[in-house]
Amino acid sequence: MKKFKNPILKGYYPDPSVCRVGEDYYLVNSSNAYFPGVPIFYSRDLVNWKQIGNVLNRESQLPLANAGVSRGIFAPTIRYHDGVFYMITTNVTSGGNFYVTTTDPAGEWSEPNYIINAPGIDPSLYFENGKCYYQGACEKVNGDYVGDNEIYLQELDLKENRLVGERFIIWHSAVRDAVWAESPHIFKKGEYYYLLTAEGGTEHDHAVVIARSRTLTGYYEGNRQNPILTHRHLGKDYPIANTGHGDMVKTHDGEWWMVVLGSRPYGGRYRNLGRETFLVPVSWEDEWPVVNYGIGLVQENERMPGIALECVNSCVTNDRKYIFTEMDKLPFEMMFLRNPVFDDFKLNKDGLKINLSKNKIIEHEPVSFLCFRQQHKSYELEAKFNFNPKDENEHVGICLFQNELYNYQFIVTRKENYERQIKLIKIENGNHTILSESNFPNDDVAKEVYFKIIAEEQMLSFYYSKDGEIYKIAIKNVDARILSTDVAGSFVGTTIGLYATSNGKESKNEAVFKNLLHKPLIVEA
Ligand code: 6LW
Repeated sequence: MKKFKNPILKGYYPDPSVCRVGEDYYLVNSSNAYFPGVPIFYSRDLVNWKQIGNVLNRESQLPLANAGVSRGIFAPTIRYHDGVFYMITTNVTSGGNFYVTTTDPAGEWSEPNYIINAPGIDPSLYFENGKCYYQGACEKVNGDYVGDNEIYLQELDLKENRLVGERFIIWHSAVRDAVWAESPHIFKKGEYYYLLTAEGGTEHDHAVVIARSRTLTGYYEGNRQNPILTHRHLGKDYPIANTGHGDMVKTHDGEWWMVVLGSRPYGGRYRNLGRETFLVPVSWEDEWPVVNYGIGLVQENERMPGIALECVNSCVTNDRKYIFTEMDKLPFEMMFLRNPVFDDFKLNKDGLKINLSKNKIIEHEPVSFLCFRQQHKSYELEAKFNFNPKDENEHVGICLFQNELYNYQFIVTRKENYERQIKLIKIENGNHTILSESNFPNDDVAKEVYFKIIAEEQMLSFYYSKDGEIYKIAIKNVDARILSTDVAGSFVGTTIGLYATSNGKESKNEAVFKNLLHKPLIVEA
């Protein structure tokens, strides 16, 4: 039997939501303080996904000033009704719950419609009889413990952008005293309204549970087989962890599938890749969903959907070849941290020119940082760039970034007797340590610098070269575990990016990146 490989979206693609329009499938993820936000993917078979844009690609839709990397955009929901696509989410940094609409999901989306009286996070929408119903998750007023959440339902007036009528508290949790009931999604099947939610928190205890009711406003009866999906009982060394936060879709050939987040720890219990998107089959028994009948788990190698096309997972990005001298616009998967100063980034025939920002990546300010998500446990990265540092404050190079307190900065700077010096700086819990310093030959500062980083699971090695042929070792076997959410905390995953800073001093200097090449290494088991 042909199989596909999970995750269907590798790397930091958390909180997936999916919808179907005819034979077309659309999927969105949360994106926290990265800009543009809410990546949107298109598929014809739930397995092969292609990014067709980012829903929030204007600052007016996505204000992220002063946001720490894990703030900003939390879980989104995508729904289609009456010719219009809706994406609803929460900007926990600015404005709260809002939705945007479009008739072309690959095109521009509307300005944000903030919902003024919707508490909590994880909004979802359900349409019926010409009305729109909002579902949300919020902490109970006077709850008994931290994470004592409730799920509520209320009509959403799409003209006034406010919740109207009675607010129904429709769910607490399946397991008694469970924390963080969230990620509600209502759908109708047969004579029942089904309420799919997550609980246990988005870490190891994460789970998917379901309830049903004959009326939209409840009473919602919990499924006695809850949780319908969790990996929390498998032990902390199981290779797919913290499965939860799911959304379900019925395919155009009648099968049911669930997209759900999960993580792949490696090198021990370390999740550098963050929370990724997985796909798992769902069948029905006694009018209750059964996830992966007889197996009950998310699997790395999973049977194909009946609608799957032959080229399985071909759209899962592996190699990345950014030849900036040949590009006229940045690819959808590249992201800035918070709202960027767009004038500091210019693509032309010379390459990608980046002005040095005086702001540092350890702060919550606009920074000169342009990245993509780490998607593989082991990879090789090469970068070629021009940079002639004026003083030791000016740093340009590659940053491996989990959050502001945990990252590696492999950079070129200036040292008194040398035009250029290469440093590897570790930021661990906000503390700076210079792990290596290499004097770069003086001969011609106009010449490019070549960087190479090799990640073999939790071991990073850093190299540099004058010609891209002969590389010198800057440092080998550096511990990557500080880039895991287990060490660093946070809701995101490691990103790999170009970084240019003058560390607090004004600078008129710039760097020009010629290319950035990335490929997964087969070290991955
Ligand atoms: C999201 C919540 C969660 O809103 O993490 O996975 C939050 N669970 O449902 C942020 O990603």
